[in-house]
Amino acid sequence: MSSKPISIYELETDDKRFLSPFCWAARFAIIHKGLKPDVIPWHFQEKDKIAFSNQGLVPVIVDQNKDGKWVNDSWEIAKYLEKTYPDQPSLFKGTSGESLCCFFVKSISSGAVVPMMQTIIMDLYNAQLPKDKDWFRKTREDRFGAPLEKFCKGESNVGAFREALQPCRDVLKDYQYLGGSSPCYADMYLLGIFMFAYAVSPVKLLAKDDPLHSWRQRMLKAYDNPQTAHGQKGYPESLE
Ligand SMILES: N[C@@H](CCC(=O)N[C@@H](CS)C(=O)NCC(=O)O)C(=O)O
Repeated sequence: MSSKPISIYELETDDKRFLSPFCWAARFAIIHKGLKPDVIPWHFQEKDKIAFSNQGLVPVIVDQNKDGKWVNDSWEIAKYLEKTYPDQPSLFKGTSGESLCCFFVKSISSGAVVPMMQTIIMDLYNAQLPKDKDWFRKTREDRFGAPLEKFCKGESNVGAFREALQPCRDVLKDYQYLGGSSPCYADMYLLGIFMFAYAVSPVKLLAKDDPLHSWRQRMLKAYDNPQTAHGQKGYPESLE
């Protein structure tokens, strides 16, 4: 398939640290479809740069193969790519796969992201650009209803995060990927969460003997070791 790259606005804090799990999921979906992501680094509060999308959050993609059509929101992006590029490898593997991926995204967002934030949010705060720190603190403290220092339990909370991923671990006893014998969007979404943590935190979120650890290695390989291939800077020891 000959095609132009897909532009994707992604949250970056400083040079080459891409911090949004949603942006990572969207980037993997583009790669999965055999398209090339053209990553445009975006910083918190640069609302003017994505004003064309009539909202203020990333990811936003612009598809030059389709007259510059833009789409925002990682889930909408996945659906757009699936519909627009049906002959390329599927993200959902059918309509029931689509609704199950939607369920997965929602379950992980509510069940695993909070314990993860409670583990690494101080690292995330420290990684913010100086001009964004106050704003980051205020918006997150409003969201989580507590001062960051109180909300964050640090590395001692890693067990709660691991526990929240038990259903994924159970699936991997019988299947190579959450998508079965090959990855589906659920795999990409979960990998996105690890990519963003890797960018800011040295905490080892997975033990080496965890089936999710070998799944993560397989995924990184399948997506061409994105932490190096895409120049992501981070804490390699957190992936060990
Ligand atoms: N549900 C949206 C969430 C997007 C989102 O919250 N993006 C964050 C980055 S992780 C953002 O753009 N934040 C900018 C802000 O809060 O002003 C999606 O899945 O795309």
